[in-house]
Amino acid sequence: MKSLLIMVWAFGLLLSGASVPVLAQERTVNVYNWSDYIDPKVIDDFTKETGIKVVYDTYDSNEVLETRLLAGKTGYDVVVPSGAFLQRQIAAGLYQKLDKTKLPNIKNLWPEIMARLAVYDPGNQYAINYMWFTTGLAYDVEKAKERLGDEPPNSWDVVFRPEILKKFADCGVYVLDSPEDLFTIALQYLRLNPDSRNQNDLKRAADLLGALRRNVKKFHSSEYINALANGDICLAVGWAGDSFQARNRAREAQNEIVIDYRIPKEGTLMSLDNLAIPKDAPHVEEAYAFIDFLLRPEIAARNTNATNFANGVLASKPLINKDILDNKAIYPDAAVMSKLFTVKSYDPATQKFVTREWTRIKTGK
Ligand code: N2P
Repeated sequence: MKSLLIMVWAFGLLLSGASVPVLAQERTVNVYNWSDYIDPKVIDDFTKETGIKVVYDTYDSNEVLETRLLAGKTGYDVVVPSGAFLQRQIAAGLYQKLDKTKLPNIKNLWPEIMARLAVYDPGNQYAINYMWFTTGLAYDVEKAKERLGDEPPNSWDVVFRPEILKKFADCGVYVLDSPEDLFTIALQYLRLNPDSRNQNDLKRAADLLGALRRNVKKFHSSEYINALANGDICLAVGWAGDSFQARNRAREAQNEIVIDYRIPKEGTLMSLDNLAIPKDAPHVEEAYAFIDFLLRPEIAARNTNATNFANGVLASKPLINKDILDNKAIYPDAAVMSKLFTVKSYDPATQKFVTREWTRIKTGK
């Protein structure tokens, strides 16, 4: 018996010895995604199932992602640009065409959402939708009521009429540091084409946005989640899922702060964030494995349930929490949908103008 045990032990050693070269080639995928945009357990479960280690970095602005991609050799295997940025990054040759045979779960995708994405990526050749959402108004329900009465902040007037925004200045206002969101929304508020490239139109939008600064505490694209949840601010121009994450964090903290989010009645920007593989990705096979994992209905549902963002996997809908699925600010119905608009990417001259004006809007210089 003893010698049998020794034999088993020796065989085990042999096996572990044999596995050393396998360990040396540990598989990795480098993911660069937006902050607060995944159920962290999903990452662990992917590694448990596939043995692929995930190195996960985050950002909160398309400009940051784009700057890194343009510098080259990021080492990232999966990144998540928004539609208009994706469009020009494809044109700049920054991504590789997807081999759909390596993504069997694309059968679960939402045809209508993929059709919207095709505006930026004709034929859906380079990207797969991850999440989609609106930009709107997140607010502290009680503080809004003290300032506006029974009418909740459901109009862009709250932001663009200085006498209304001023009422919120004392309890704190944050605005997304995202020029493409704010310019688009300002243009539409002015009843101009939200996708306008006309410099006079853009100048009018810039002037409207320039009036925000004196009542805005900070232009930032991720800190508003905690700032709302802990009562540091009472109003934010924010993204839908993040705003409901703020609501949930306040609930968890049981601090009696109630947060809500509205799509303004004038309509708003609908954005799509999409999974893509950079041209120079070092771990392409692992990138496909990671993307395909995210497209499983149960995984997509877990990510939506954790982040409150609507995902691009139609087959995930039956697995999504009812309160999220029934929330028209997350999954808009046809009537709300008809008020949402999308925009295309800026040409270089427009981009230059918008970037310069955005700095002036934020800093006054
Ligand atoms: C995630 C924000 C993603 C929406 N927190 C903006 N692309």
